Amino acid sequence: MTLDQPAPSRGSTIRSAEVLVTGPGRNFVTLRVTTQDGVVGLGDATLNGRELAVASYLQDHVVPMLIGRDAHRIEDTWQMLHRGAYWRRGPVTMCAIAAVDVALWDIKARIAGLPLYQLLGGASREGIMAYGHASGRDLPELMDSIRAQQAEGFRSIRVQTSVPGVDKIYGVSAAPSSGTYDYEPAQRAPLPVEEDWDTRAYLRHLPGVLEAVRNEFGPELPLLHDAHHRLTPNEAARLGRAVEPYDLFWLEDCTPADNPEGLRLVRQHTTTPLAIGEVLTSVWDYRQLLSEQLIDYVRSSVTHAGGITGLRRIVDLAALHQVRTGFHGPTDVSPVGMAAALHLDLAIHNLGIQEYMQHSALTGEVFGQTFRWSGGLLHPGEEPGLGVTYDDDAADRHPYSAAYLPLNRLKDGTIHDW
Ligand code: KDG
Ligand code: MG
Repeated sequence: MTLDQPAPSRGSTIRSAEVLVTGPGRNFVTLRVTTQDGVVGLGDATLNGRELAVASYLQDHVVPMLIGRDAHRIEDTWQMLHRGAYWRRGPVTMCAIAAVDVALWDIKARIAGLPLYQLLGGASREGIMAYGHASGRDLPELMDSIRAQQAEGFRSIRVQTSVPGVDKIYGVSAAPSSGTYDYEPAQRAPLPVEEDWDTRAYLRHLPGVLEAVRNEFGPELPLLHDAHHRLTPNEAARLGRAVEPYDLFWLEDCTPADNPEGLRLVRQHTTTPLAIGEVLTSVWDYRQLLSEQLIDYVRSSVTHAGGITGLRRIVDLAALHQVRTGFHGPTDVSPVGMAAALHLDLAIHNLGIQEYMQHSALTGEVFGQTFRWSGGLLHPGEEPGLGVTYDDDAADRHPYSAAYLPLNRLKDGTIHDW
């Protein structure tokens, strides 16, 4: 028996795939796929501090496989890149797959003449609740920073604070009271800078800060906090319990997710909602976390978890366990990755919240974007496809220069999770 093969649609055949590396304020890697008919799709392939590894993976190993394929065959292309490499998962591979996947979704939606969210099932809501970022080296600075975020329109706010005795800490902006949260952890230098850490000092300090913020802003304001992978399960359990009176929307990365069983211990001791997963890249990484209901929010991004196709698998497994989403959205997720997240956010049912760290004006010179921000809600806009453009001339004005996330050391010099 032979199967009738549908005639290949020549216009949607992939003519070129270009890997674009630029550094407007910070480094980005973008894949631009063009069909025979000249329809262009963009995908984000930015892996903070390891950008060139993904650029090479794409350029040397993936681009040759794309030329001549039908751009419409998104699932088949995803499976080919996932199964066909033999070496599965991992951030470099999944970022590369994500860039291809998102570029193909962009092309499909542009050919259909529809914003991408329409192809993902249409809008499930009017707009997407997003959280902003506040930080302070002391309480007055933190309160000002929260007010500045509220003035920007944010209705939910992540709070990060300096800790007495710790010199440099994740998430605290150098000049937070200036209004904009301009914290960028990746420093432009040939080698990573070093920061320091003291868990006991952090555990002593944080609950009082959250109490002061709650007292100042009242019970309504959703507050979030990122512990950034630094605690053992027992320390995380202690922190979760200590901050229960301040009603966090979530406590993020309270302990590294490498050891999912550790979350059982945290759950036994606290009902503070837990968000995990910005470094997880595949639905397989979430199996135990979700099936045992060890977390409340999945934090992966389109960019790091295999694109719309990969992340949707995580979202759907999460939905089975009443877990909601809070996609990772720092500035190292490019405007392309951010737009892809917003289209998915608008369409899925189990949206929780979207992280939104606004990109700099320099980044905006390269990436034109159409997403809207009003009343504390984001919307991806109504342009066909993702609604993002790439300006080659502007990109050339801002070349890549090496930047690395910091290293973390304890007082005695031991390397700790950053
Ligand atoms: O590249 C790493 C950053 O994106 C990460 O440190 C930011 O933890 C982060 C967050 O929650 O945005
Ligand atoms: Mg985080």
